[in-house]
Amino acid sequence: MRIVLMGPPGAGKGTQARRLSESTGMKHLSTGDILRAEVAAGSELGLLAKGFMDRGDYVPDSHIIAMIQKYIDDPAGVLLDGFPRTVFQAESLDNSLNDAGLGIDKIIHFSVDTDELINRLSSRAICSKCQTPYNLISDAPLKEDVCDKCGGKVSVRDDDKPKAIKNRMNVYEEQTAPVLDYYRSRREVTEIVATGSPDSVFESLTQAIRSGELSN
Ligand code: B4P
Repeated sequence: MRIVLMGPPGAGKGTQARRLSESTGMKHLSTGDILRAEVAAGSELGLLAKGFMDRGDYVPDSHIIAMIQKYIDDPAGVLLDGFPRTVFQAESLDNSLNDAGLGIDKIIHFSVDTDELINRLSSRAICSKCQTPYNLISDAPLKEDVCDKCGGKVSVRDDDKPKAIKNRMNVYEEQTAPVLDYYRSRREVTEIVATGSPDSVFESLTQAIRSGELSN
């Protein structure tokens, strides 16, 4: 099974994908997490991606598409979090899946109003070593700035600073909102209002998947 989770920056795609992956065993494929790991490792892709990410811009399609190819047919099933983000990425995904005789089983769109998105992103922090995510308001590390899991430094991502957040919202409207139109014109997209607590959003998500109302 392949499920695409869509929504603006901070909508909770990563939060929900991690939970769903834990409860189902499906592979959580987060392009943001993969890119951050490349940046931390100082790889060629990481060095290229860092500038785009820190500004809140998208990393060029060709790099992203090459990066995810090897994961899309994982037999455990795949939760796509943060991909596709452009119409070109969506078309490439459709082509790759068609070639492999596979398809997308469910597309879920999380909606959250802009003020709430900005609040969430401004309070998000991450461990620079193991990438464990924190929220400085609702889920802060036990010791300030220190990761509970590995002792690494916890800090606010450069792309969660106000100027980059503003740019990310604009980039989302310009480049990712059209992906929703692309999918809506081809198959069913299920809407989840993701303004409640992480628990209540997870309940809506699992209910929607269980009910089969998302099947294409
Ligand atoms: P991502 O890492 O994908 O991140 P995101 O969209 O910012 O966040 P997400 O929606 O997952 O929110 P989260 O659960 O963390 O992208 C980062 C960058 O990578 C992009 O800007 C781009 O540069 C690059 N990139 C990634 N994919 C790419 C692609 N395909 N093409 C090109 N470039 C790409 O939640 C946010 C915060 O809200 C957290 O603090 C969380 O604790 C909190 N939260 C979550 N749910 C909540 C709830 N229900 N209530 C209250 N708080 C909640």
